[in-house]
Amino acid sequence: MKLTGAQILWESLVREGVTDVFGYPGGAILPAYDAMLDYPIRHVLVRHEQGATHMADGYARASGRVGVAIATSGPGATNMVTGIATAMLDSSPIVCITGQVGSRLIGSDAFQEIDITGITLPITKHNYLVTRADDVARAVREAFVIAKSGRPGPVLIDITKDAQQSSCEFDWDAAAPVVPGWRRVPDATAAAFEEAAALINAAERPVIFVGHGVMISGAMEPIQTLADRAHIPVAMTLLGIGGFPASHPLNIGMMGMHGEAWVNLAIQEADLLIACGMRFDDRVTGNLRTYAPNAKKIHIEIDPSEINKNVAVDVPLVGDLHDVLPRLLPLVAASDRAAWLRRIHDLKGDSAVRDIQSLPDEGHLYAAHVINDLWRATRETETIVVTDVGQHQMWEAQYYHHDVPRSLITSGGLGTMGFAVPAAIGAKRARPEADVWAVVGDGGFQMTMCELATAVQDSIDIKVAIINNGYLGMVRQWQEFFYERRYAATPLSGPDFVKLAEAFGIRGIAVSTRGDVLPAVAAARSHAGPVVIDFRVEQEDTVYPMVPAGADLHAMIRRPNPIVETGADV
Ligand SMILES: Cc1cc2nc3c(=O)[nH]c(=O)nc-3n(C[C@H](O)[C@H](O)[C@H](O)COP(=O)(O)OP(=O)(O)OC[C@H]3O[C@@H](n4cnc5c(N)ncnc54)[C@H](O)[C@@H]3O)c2cc1C
Ligand SMILES: Cc1ncc(C[n+]2csc(CCOP(=O)(O)OP(=O)(O)O)c2C)c(N)n1
Ligand SMILES: [Mg+2]
Repeated sequence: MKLTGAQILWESLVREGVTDVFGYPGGAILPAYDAMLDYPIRHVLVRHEQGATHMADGYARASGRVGVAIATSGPGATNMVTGIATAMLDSSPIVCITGQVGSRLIGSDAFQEIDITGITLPITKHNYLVTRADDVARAVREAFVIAKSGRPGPVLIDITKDAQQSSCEFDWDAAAPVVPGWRRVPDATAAAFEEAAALINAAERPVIFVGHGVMISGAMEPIQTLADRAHIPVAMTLLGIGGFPASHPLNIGMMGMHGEAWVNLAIQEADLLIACGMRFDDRVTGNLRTYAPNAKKIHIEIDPSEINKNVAVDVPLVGDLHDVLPRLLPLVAASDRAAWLRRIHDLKGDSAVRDIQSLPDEGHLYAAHVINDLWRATRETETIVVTDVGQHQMWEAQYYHHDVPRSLITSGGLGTMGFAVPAAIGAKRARPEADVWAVVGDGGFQMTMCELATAVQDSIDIKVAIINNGYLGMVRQWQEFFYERRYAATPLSGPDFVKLAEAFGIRGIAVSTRGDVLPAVAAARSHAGPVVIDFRVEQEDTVYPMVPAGADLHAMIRRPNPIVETGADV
């Protein structure tokens, strides 16, 4: 069968199971767009190519499937860079397709020519420059293998205009992927499993770490079996939230810079860390020299380059958690670890950061209240929360209690402002049956709010909760603590968000008192179509606790009195 390169592109994507793509056209990708109309593809027209990449990313994180974004050459391609880097840092499988100038023009500074494979080399797992129609199918097939295998990540395929236009024989089988560098990573030795089990069985104060890899691998069940059998408390990274139910009695909460104080203190007292699918980010460890000084470390991780990268470990178990845990479990003895669990309970009593019910109401609206009420209102239904980056992101992690995997989607590693609204659109496309909420700061919202028009044009029903504090709040907080409250370039104005929503043709609601939070959430949920709620919260509220960058994990800045501190907020 003779097809053009453009037709082969869509034929291959459809065979890979792709139904939705997010993109924006232009000259160098026009042949592909023209061919698209003949294939069963739902195309979402974005307003900025960064949005397309975040949508593909949100789609991937919500579903576990590969997300696809498409753009033209030059500025279309460079607009994708931030989204590709975001996916890279958080191990999210996306495939980005870009048009390129004709192959004979490459290197001539042709109109909208840019070396996008060069630019994205360090922020993709792999990328391709395809200059012949014959190479399109193989590139697509390999890109999908690479994006989702092992440690997932982004792959870019740059296709010249002539490769899209010329024809060749289409042979799917002959284009079988050849990925010589890739193999299933070797399983750890039997001796390593024995060693790990011996450490677990001997430990008096162990903590299990649940990271993003737990959800990527789908290893929630064996993790729970491990925790239940050996009564080991479980702490999560930001991206691990949802990997172990928040309501499980052994779940002690998030670790790290804005983690729970008792979790960080427990880590410093622990005699064993069992780290599962997490990479000891600096937001997690604080000062490495004083990190978990008494603890042996077991690291279960699919990417060998993560072993001993930041934290020296005693027993690495390299492999997919899904394969490793079932081999480890039979060697782990039952234990009640009552003394250690009591100790953590005491730490919680002494050192809990907050009782949001005790925050003085006095007409103030606190972001913590908003998030906690949002959780109360949505906890019984299948809900995905997609956050942006900043204070509201941390409050979400602290006050919205996630019981199921893939119910929190957030940019952790790159910390990309502007992520939430487009990623929420992608998540809704992937899981239309779920309610999808974007929780976003007034700063990040203004970075990609143009995508509200995308949601309207393609009838994508997302709800947007703007946590509007009139500041680039997280940066203001750093200025408050470390720059003597000199608020350089952090006070932030914005448009009237209700009127803005209405201008986009969607419903807008403003909320400035606690009593109005639940009714507004209920109104948004019962409204068919996108809604924006402008939550006008306290302007100079602060996220506690905070481990200053590079400080010891136990050296947290705590909430000053007079607010009563207990852990009860449910
Ligand atoms: C403002 C801000 C504040 C932050 N504060 C905190 C904080 O207080 N606490 C916190 O935890 N984070 C915080 N973060 C996020 C932090 O920067 C990191 O993104 C996060 O800690 C990374 O979590 P992770 O290691 O679980 O996930 P990832 O970075 O996604 O790493 C996942 C790991 O799992 C491995 N993996 C993937 N698949 C598998 C598999 N099948 N089997 C085994 N392993 C697998 C990968 O190779 C990788 O090493 C903050 C971010 C921002 C923007
Ligand atoms: C693209 C980008 N630029 C700058 C930053 C640095 N930064 C991190 S948090 C933050 C403030 C975010 O403000 P806002 O969106 O209003 O959220 P808030 O912290 O107030 O909840 C900034 C500027 C970033 N993370 N991403
Ligand atoms: Mg703000």
